Amino acid sequence: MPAPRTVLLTGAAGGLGTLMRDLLPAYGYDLRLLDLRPIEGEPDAIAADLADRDAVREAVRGVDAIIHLAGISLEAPFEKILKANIEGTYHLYEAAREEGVGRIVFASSNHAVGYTPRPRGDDPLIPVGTPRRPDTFYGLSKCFGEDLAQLYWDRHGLETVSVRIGSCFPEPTSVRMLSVWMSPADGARLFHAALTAEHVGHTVVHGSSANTRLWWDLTSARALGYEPQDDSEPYAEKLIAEQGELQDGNEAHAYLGGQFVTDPPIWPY
Ligand code: NAI
Ligand code: 15L
Repeated sequence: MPAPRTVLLTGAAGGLGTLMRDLLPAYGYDLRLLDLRPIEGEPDAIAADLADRDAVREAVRGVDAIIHLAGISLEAPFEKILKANIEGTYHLYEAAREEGVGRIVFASSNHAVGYTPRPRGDDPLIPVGTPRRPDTFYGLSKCFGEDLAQLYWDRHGLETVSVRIGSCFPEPTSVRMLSVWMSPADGARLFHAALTAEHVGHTVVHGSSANTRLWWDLTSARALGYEPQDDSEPYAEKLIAEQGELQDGNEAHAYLGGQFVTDPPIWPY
């Protein structure tokens, strides 16, 4: 497909949205911004709730593609997750179908498969086809999003790349993150690859940098043309000195989802 130009960025006020607002224009994208919250310095940003079907439809009208980041990004009561992440994502897909948008890049999460044991020693990397094992209602909503994407590809020909993001922050802040960190610059590289690769249908990829301590397989991401440039290893010595190595007997260290399996951070609702 030709490189999309106008891209709707939902969740543009959030942490990842803010990083991508800085990085994606250099790839030639004209970003249309949407969030519940106003965005400082962005008077043209659309302030809308994904619950508002008419507003969502208007927001997608005329765009070439969508990067869908909006939603609750941590654990929350099921009713809140249902509204923002499940119904909200459904509204976005319906709007995209109705308006003929060809492709969505969906911010899925490692927490869709958070109960997958982390590889140790010579264990193979976690494949992208690993069975779903959500660690929270939040992770469950990401499973829904991936399945919705599959349905809209099979039934309507709307393409999606579901990116199971590890941890995308300016720097890794925990020993676990050394294995799943995606630098913001690599995040932009991966989103660009997901927007421009040909014939993706519905493709699920892992979203991380080329970390020395990588836990999962990046083959499907690389097949889109993604070439990660960063590695968390320069942060390892300091983080391990502060926090120690991951412990075998610690349940929060046993799984891909880390702390989410025991004591998930709660969205401040
Ligand atoms: P964030 O919580 O900082 O940003 C989410 C944004 O979505 C917020 O600005 C919020 O106002 C907006 N939002 C929430 N509900 C909405 C609704 N009903 N309608 C419109 N906007 C709404 O989260 P962050 O870190 O920026 O993550 C972005 C996306 O990437 C989320 O979907 C998250 O689940 C996913 N993700 C992020 C990871 C990371 O490391 N940052 C890792 C894995 C997945
Ligand atoms: C996520 O899915 C969250 O949205 C993000 O805030 C981080 O907690 C990340 O996963 C992670 O696993 O580090």
